[in-house]
Amino acid sequence: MKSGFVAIIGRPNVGKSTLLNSILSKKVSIVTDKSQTTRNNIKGIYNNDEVQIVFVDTPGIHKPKQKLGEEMDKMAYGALSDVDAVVLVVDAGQSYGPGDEFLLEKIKNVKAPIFLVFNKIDLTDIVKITKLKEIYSEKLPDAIVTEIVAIKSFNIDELLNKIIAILPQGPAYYEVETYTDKDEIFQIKEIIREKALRILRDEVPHSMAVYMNDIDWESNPLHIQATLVVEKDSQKGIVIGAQGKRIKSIGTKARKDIEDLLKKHVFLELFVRVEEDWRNQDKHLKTFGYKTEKN
Ligand SMILES: Nc1nc2c(ncn2[C@@H]2O[C@H](COP(=O)(O)OP(=O)(O)OP(=O)(O)O)[C@@H](O)[C@H]2O)c(=O)[nH]1
Ligand SMILES: [Mg+2]
Repeated sequence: MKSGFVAIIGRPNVGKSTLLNSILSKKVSIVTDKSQTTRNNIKGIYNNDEVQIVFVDTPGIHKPKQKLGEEMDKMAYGALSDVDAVVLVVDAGQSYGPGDEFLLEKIKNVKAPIFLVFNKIDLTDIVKITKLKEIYSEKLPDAIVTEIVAIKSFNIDELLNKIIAILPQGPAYYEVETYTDKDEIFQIKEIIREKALRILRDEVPHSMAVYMNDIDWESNPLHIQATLVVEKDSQKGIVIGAQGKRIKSIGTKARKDIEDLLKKHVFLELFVRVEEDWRNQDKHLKTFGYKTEKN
């Protein structure tokens, strides 16, 4: 059999997590329309009779403004070592700019084969994509190019086949039933964060983390208590909303997905707490699981 490790990297919001979910036909990594949604390296394991591929979804690489951003970039760079291939996802609807240059500079020493994926080709036109391809053919002349629509699972098999072609013979690293390296608590927190991010706007999504207070595994319905952490009192008000409507809506949506995940009835209790400037404090980054000791 063939097997290997493949890092999925790119700028924020280009569709890396959507691509991973599409490859696995399963929701492993949360997706929102806000940039910097993914904050950790998340493994998603693809299996068929002849191959096992351990994909690693990563935070979008960007110029960091806070310590959180530095940690996120570090995780993404960390995913690049010891991989058999790198999938570099580019938003085909965006013109080439300084953010792309920044990313290419950071990955210039990568030795593994690069699969350059132009995603969101449903949102672009032939002129734009031709121009982008010309630019990238100069910057990454050896990259293997595929055009996809991750959200519609278009051309995913073609990409997979190209990756499999270069993978070495090797053992299965995970049991076939295992589809991610993340435990249920991580997944529950991510579901809550996804629902909150989808509802919230402006600066609130970037200022938010989810803390798990308690899960009573013996209870039925399963009693989960979690806290949405923000950086300012004004954000706390926004998250709660008039008559608590917004937090209620976040809770209802999250509960449904958590029930689907755990196949159990859930009673989800959400709290909101202010932790000023937590994104710049090591102590908080550690508590919320954003410090890069290991991935
Ligand atoms: N139209 C269109 N939208 C897409 C496609 N793929 C992803 N999206 C949307 O793009 C947005 C970002 O998708 P994500 O998968 O969260 O992007 P990401 O690269 O993981 O983003 P970060 O985690 O923030 O780095 C979401 O609103 C997706 O629904 C696509 O092929 N076409
Ligand atoms: Mg993501």
